Amino acid sequence: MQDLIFHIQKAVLEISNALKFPDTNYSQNHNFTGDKQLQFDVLSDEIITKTLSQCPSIKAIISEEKDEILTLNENAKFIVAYDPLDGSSLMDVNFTIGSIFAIYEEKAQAKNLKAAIYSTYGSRLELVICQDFPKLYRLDNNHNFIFIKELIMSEKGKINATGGTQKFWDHKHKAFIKSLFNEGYRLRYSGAMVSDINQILLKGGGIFSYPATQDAPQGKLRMLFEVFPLAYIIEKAGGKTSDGNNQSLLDLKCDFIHATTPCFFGSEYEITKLLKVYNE
Ligand code: AHM
Ligand code: MG
Repeated sequence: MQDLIFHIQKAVLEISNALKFPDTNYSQNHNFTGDKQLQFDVLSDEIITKTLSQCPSIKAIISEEKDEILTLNENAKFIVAYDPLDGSSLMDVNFTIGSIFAIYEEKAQAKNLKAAIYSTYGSRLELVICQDFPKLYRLDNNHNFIFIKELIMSEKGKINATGGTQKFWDHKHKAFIKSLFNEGYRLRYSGAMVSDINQILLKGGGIFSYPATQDAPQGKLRMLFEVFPLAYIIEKAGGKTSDGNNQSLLDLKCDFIHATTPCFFGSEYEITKLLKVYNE
């Protein structure tokens, strides 16, 4: 596992350096989910593929930007699923975006998660690495990732980050969001899930939601490389997750590699409140 984490660190460092002088144009292609790919989505995917291909403990990789699983070492045990550049549609406005990695043993299912990692490419390069507990690392000027602190969620936060087209929210989600604002929650939503969840985790609480909507009844966010790894990190930090139906996101089964799900990540208080409003 340490060797695998080392290769992920190498890949995010290369992406972070490339982001200093990026090509912000679109390519001519779309990925499996129908998003138009930026040249930089493709480059980030190539950097990660090249770097992880040098790691003998990885059996296969699954990328948001590839249609199929890519087998690397048939007899190895880890499968790495990743979103090479989450929030890439915000590259043009220079917002913080990141890469997300899920490390599964033998099968790409939430119950087989062994670790989850994400990077944030902001004014600093930071990495959250979670095996037993999420730990924050920051790149220093000698190009080493320095441990900063363990991340722990408090029981209740103040931040409300919710996605999806509002006119397509159903009445339950509208009621839930309204009740949070009535309680004094503040809106914080950038449009890069990795950054929005990072904010909730570092501030110690709050809720991020991407609900089922009329135009996207299964939500938008992808289980294997976005939802499961970030749910793993939030739950290991003492937070809670749900798909809106009482389930921890980590109880869900994934039927195909690009499957999506409605998803909610937060502190204990907000997820308990969500389930109350959603089940009324
Ligand atoms: P991406 O991986 O192509 O960047 O798409 C995922 C992103 C998430 O980071 C974010 O939460 C969501 O899409 C934003 O979608 P919306 O603009 O519908 O709120
Ligand atoms: Mg993404």
